[in-house]
Amino acid sequence: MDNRSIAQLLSETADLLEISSGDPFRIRSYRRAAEAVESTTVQISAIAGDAKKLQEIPGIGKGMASNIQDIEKTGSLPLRDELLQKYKPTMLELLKLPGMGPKSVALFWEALQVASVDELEAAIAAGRLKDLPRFGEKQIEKLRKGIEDYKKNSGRFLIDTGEEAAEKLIAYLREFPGLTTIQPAGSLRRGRETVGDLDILVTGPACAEDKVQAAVDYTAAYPPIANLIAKGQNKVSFILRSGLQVDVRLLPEASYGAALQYFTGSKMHNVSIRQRALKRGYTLSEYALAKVDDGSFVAGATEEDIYAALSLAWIPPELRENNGEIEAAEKGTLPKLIEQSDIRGDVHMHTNATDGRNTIREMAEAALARGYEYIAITDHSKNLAMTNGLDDARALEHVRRIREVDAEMEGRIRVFPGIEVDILGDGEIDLADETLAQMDVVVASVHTLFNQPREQMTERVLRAIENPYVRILGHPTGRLLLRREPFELDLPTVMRRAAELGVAMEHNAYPDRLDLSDRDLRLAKELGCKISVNTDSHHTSHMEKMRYGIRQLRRAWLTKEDVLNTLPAKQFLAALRPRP
Ligand code: DGT
Ligand code: CA
Ligand code: CA
Ligand code: ZN
Repeated sequence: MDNRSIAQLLSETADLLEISSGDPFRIRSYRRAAEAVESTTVQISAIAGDAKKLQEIPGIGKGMASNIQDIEKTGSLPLRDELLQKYKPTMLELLKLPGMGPKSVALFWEALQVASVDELEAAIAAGRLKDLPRFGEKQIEKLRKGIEDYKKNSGRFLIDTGEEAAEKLIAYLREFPGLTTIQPAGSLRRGRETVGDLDILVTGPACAEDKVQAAVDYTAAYPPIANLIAKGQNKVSFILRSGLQVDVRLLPEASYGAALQYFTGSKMHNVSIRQRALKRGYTLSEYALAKVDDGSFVAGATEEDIYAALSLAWIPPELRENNGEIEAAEKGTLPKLIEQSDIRGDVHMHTNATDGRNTIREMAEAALARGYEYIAITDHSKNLAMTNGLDDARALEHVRRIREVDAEMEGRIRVFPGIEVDILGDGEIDLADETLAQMDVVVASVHTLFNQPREQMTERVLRAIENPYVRILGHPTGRLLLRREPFELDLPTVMRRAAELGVAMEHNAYPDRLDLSDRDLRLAKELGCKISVNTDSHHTSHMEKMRYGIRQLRRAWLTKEDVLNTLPAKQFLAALRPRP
């Protein structure tokens, strides 16, 4: 089992204990262990046999080590199973609603026998919450809205969850001889910010019609399958433990390109492509591009063949949303999309001075190992007290240390002093201008008071970027994918002003943000904004999240030239908003 799954079991146990008003000390020890497992770089399953080694991980004591061993052995935890007998598994789902904690879950259960999202929705509709202490009109409305948002999002997964699941399955399928090409299609291949299910396409000699049965059987025996839904002639569908559904299709080599084109989608792109085919006297299906009159084969082995037969350049999957890509492919004006390898630096990241896990030096070494030419260290400022945010004095001291590390790196990589300052409720910045003047990179972000009305929030952000030291607007809409909607903001107005001032808009590449969205990024480019793509890493391992951001930039039709941190260090600094 991977670390994340183990951490999830531990934290669910803590939730259930809390619902049952368990011993706070015990609850905390499960939470701490979950965090420890989540954040350690040690692969737990590799050392699970050795209780001593497990206990070397800070946050894991003797009892927890034995719990982890139970998890590895049985896939679950006796205490969790016991609590789930007493309560209901759907209660864990209730906890995913915004503002919902174990105390409320316990209250709903005791007072109303409500144990699931559906039951809660019904109870609200029937007016049954009104009699509860602590629940006023406003709170009930908030819950109702939360349920609505949850239902809209439920059944979707973050892109990194989808990609990690796909990578593991692909590694498993590679073990089977004669499967030469294994590739995700669908929304994951298009790089959408969330995925509904995985569509994995497989081909190779082992997929020939008379042989494919063995490969189908092997696919259906994938150990992490929680529920096998269907096993057909060349298709296997199943649900993983995470709840993610996967459709695997095993296809003969001659029609692989047609299937890849079809199952990559999007639906609207496919509709337009099929119409184009019909106009030319062809039909396009998941099996082939064929002539309408006699059904003879035109193309199907590769996507390139199919697009070429329709007089189109091959279209990168990220663009296949029926947003003008077919016209551009026809005219030969498709953009040369930005690539991961174009990125030369990452300029939004945190260290253990605030809520990050690593030192400045460790972040620099990790960035160097990735081949970057520069980073900026941008820890939090004092308004975010819970992160141990820096006040002016500490921020200046931190700059001094960043410069020291920059010198220690002897030019192998540049480490720029920076900060992520808070935009206060009225648009003020929470540190002094003289402090900001010492920084190369000042990212300003909204981290509090998300519920301001649109006009107030717009004024607030506009005022913040008028501060002459602010150079990048961090995660501009504050959304958390599948968890929190963007705050109300007149984004075009903010972007227009940012373009005038030279303030760059961030695309925050962390997979639960991906903020600005692909659509807003395209608008940012149209309005002439500078754009910077940053991971907001809180750990050296987070730097690899850059790739999810790149996918979104590509979906926004952006090229290398549109993105500041594709520039070499000196030019990057020069391209930022000039110092006052
Ligand atoms: P998702 O799973 O909701 O994140 O989004 P997709 O795009 O992966 O959608 P999915 O899994 O339902 O189907 C995968 C692809 O298969 C889809 O992008 C296009 C193709 N496809 C599925 N159903 C249809 C259909 O009825 N018509 C057409 N033209 N294509 C379809
Ligand atoms: Ca899909
Ligand atoms: Ca599907
Ligand atoms: Zn932030």
